Formats: sequence, structure tokens, C-alpha cells
Amino acid sequence: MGLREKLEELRQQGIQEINKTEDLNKVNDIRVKMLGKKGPLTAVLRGMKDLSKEERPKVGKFANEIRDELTKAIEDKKAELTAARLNEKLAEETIDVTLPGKPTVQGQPHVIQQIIDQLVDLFVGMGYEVAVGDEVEQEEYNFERLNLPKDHPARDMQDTFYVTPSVLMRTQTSPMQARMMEKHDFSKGPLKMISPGKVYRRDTDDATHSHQFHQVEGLVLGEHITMADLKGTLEVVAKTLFGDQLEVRLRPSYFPFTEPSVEADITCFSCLGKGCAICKHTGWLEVLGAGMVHPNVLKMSGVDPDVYGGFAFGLGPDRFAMIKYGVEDIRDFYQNDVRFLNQFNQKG
Ligand code: FA5
Repeated sequence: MGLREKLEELRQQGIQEINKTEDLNKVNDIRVKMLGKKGPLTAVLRGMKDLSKEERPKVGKFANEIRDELTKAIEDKKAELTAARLNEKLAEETIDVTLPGKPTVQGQPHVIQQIIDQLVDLFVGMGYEVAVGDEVEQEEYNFERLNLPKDHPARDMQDTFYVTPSVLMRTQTSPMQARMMEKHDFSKGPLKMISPGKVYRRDTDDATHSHQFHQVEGLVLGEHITMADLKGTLEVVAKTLFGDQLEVRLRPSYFPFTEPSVEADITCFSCLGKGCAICKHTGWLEVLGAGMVHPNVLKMSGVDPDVYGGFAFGLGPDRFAMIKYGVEDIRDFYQNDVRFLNQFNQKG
């Protein structure tokens, strides 16, 4: 067989092999096999030295044409198979945009935080500033500065978690009274502040007591502020949160840092005043303590009690939430049961 025929045979064989392969890796093998240094085409070209001078350029030209043709066929095949592979992949990954989406679970503020937010809105609307204190507090601010010297029997009312002998988990938000009044400049007007936050007590947990709960402290100090202002303010709070259905009563009480002192009760939501286990058969639920700020407290924070005075209160948003939503056990707020908490989804 002459070189020409051999070349022609290689061409046909090559084209056939390329055409029938469906595997991208094999296309590369074919290229190496046909056109590589050890391949038949190179071998044929090596044999050209035995050809006559006239034949050599013709066969050489033919051989080059075949190499170009095979190279092109290989490149075309490669492109075809690459495109096919891509299309296959795209088809596999097709997204059905008509499928319903997965709903994103959206959280919401805790129900007690919702009550605090409502209270903050109400008081900010009445011109109060909001001050947030630390949950870890110095004993001095939590007790001494509130007219509760060491060994004062009233300390027993708030059994305390101590961190060090002089640092504790605050038992009330009242330390913020002292912290705010000691830095207030009365020449710029009265002090009106609320301070929401968590407090801690070694209380035995029951339906209305938790060892960790919330308070919102309120303090208004200035000239000519009376108990009537306190009563009016508390009535606005009760009306805003509970509407007109539930009654509020003020009852004389005792706090070392207020004189006179009161506690406010709201009609028990469960028995509507008849008496039940939740209200310990009194018909009322205690929601806050309040009073006119004691002169000693003012003096200790550098405020002249002969010129300035006013009222303070500390209310329990946990109890507010119980009353507003008819929750019979305060501990439910702290168990993180999403089924319970989702009932208070503001978005409905
Ligand atoms: C106080 O803590 C005073 N600091 C309140 C105060 C402030 C009086 C300013 C005068 C002037 P008392 O211990 O009563 O007071 O608590 C206030 C409110 O916190 C209670 O009315 C109640 O709503 C809530 N509370 C008290 N203990 C608990 C508890 N263990 N669990 C849930 N709520 C509680």
C-alpha cells in the first residue's frame, strides 16, 4: 500500500473513531493516539524521506491536510461533548420556580418584652427618658443608697443572690433612682425617667413569683410634685394596658425608700374579684410598689429635699402580662416553650 493510501485509511479511521465517541476523555485519547509523536501519522511522515523529490511535497501536503482535518474534527467533537455535558447539568439543576417556597420562621419579642415596649412607648410619650442599668449592681446602690442600711430588717423582703460580699444581682430596678438623681441637673428641669430590666431574688418560685423577673422603675423629681401626680400616672398606665374593665386600688404599704408608700393591685383576671387560687383568695393581684421618695434617699444623692421631691414606682411587667393575657402561672414565661410563646405573636 502506498503512503497516500495509508494516509487516506488513517483519515477515514480517525474520522470514524472521532464520530462515534461520546466520551470527552476518549476524544483526548484519540488525539494522542492519532496525532501524537508515537502515532501512525507521525510514522507515515517519517517514511517520507524514502519518497521521490516530486512525490514528497504532494504527500506532505496531503498529510498536513489530514492532520488539520483530524485536529478540527477532534476540536469540534470536544466542543459538542462539552456543550452536551453542560446542558445535561443545567437540566439536572433546573429549579421549578412554581414550587411553593419554604416559609421563613420569624420570631417576635417575648411577651414580657412586648409589655415593656408598650410601657416604654407610653412613658416616652409623656416625656420620660429611658435609662437602662446593670443587672449586676453594687450593694451600696441596691440597698444603702435606698435608705436600707446593713442589717435593716427590710432587706429580708428581698432575699439576695450575692456575687461578692459587696456586689449582687440587683433585687430591684430602684438602684437606678440613685444613679439617675445623683447626676441630674435640676436647673434644666425635673427628672422624669423609667428604667426597665431584669431583677433577681431568692424567692421560692410559685404561680406569681419567679427568682428572675422584670421591673420597670419610674422616678419623677422636681418642685411641687404630689401623690396625686403619682395616682394619675398609675391610672394612665393601668388604662393603657388593661382598658377600663379592671379596677386598680392603692393600698398603704412600706418601702424604706418612699414615705408614704403604697402598693397597687389590679382585679384578679381569673376570678374577677371573687377570690381564687391565683390571687390567693384576695380578688386582687399586686402589680407594683410606689410612693413619695424618702428625704434620706434624696439627701444621699445630693438632692435638697426642701426644694425637690417627687414619686417613684416599681412595677412588675410579668404580672402585667399575666393579667393582660390570662396566664395563670408566671413560670410559663420562662420555659421557652415556643407553642406557648407563639400565642403572643403581635402579627397574629
Ligand atoms: C420593689 O421591688 C420596690 N423596689 C418597688 C418600688 C419602687 C417601691 C419605687 C417604691 C418606689 P416589690 O418587692 O413589691 O417592690 O416588687 C415590685 C413589683 O415587682 C411587685 O408588685 C410585683 O409586680 C413584682 N414582683 C416582686 N417579686 C416578684 C417575683 N418574685 N416574681 C415576679 N414579680 C415580682
